[in-house]
Amino acid sequence: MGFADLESVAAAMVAAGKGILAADESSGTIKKRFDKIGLESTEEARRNYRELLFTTPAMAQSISGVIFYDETLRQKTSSGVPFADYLGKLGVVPGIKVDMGTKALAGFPSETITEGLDGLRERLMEYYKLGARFAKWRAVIDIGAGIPSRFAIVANAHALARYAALCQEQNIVPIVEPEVLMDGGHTLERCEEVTDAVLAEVFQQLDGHRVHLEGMILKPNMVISGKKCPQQAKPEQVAEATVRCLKRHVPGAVPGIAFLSGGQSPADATLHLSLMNAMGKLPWQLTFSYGRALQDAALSAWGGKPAGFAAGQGAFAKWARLNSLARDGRFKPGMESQAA
Ligand code: 5MM
Repeated sequence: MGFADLESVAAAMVAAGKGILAADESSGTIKKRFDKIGLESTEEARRNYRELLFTTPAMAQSISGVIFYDETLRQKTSSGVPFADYLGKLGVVPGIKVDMGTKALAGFPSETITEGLDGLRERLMEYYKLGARFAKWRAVIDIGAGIPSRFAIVANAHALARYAALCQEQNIVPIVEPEVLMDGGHTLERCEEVTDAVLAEVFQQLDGHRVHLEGMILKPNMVISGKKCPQQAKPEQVAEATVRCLKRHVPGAVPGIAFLSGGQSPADATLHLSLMNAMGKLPWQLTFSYGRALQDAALSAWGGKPAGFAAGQGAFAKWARLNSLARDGRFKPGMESQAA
């Protein structure tokens, strides 16, 4: 097996004007999202919601790939077509979250390690048969008093690289997601310092594990002020710091970088991406792999009710389209209130 398939799938995932829908909320996370609209999280409610997203008219014009959770990859549309086949026919690449979540890192209070390497090779083989052509693994780095430790950064980067190498062995494109959380009271400068250290270690580990950079996608956080920081950096500062940090660490061989939204408002996440893409020629495609920033409005408009189905699809289509504009720097503040 060569690298041609990996490279062509990775290129399709970051195609011009498009980005990735992260719909891989685990059962615990989707329950939290449904709690907000007062909806019980049953298997059928989850299937119904994912059908709303995936069957949104014209979604394939802005969405290149969808990240599924295990349960969703095994589910079907109401007319009986497996979701992965349905999307594949539209030219949307199906992907799968393969990490098993974060656990406390023993000996390092308040820090976590992402688990899921045991049996991963076999799970990837099955996911490939079910139609997945890319995978995702999320490592979480928190910023706080005395953290992150160097050890937590190295342990998480090592696991990310082991995962990425296994994916490529099974002809699956790895999305490598080291997320530096924006939950704290830290400044943009502190976020940049930590993101610098994390990306430096991640690419060192990827190199050590012989990961083929042309056949992977990076899914990082943006360099941004912590949510509780009294001095919130301006959108232009976020865009500049993020690109500066990525240029230091991400080799041009990586075809694309697809950001997580991380708790930013949909408008902020879209504007930041647009400003970065307006900065001129960059070595990689810069796109989105948003969960909340693409779905929050859709969830509220739907409200878990059949009568809200079309409104939910409209809200998802709107944010997908606005982010498609951000792919080449054409999203401007306020556009969201004019867009249908
Ligand atoms: C960071 O979360 C990822 C991107 O979503 P946002 O744009 O909302 O930040 C997302 O893919 C996340 O990894 C999945 O929703 C799975 O999360 P859980 O917590 O269910 O493992």
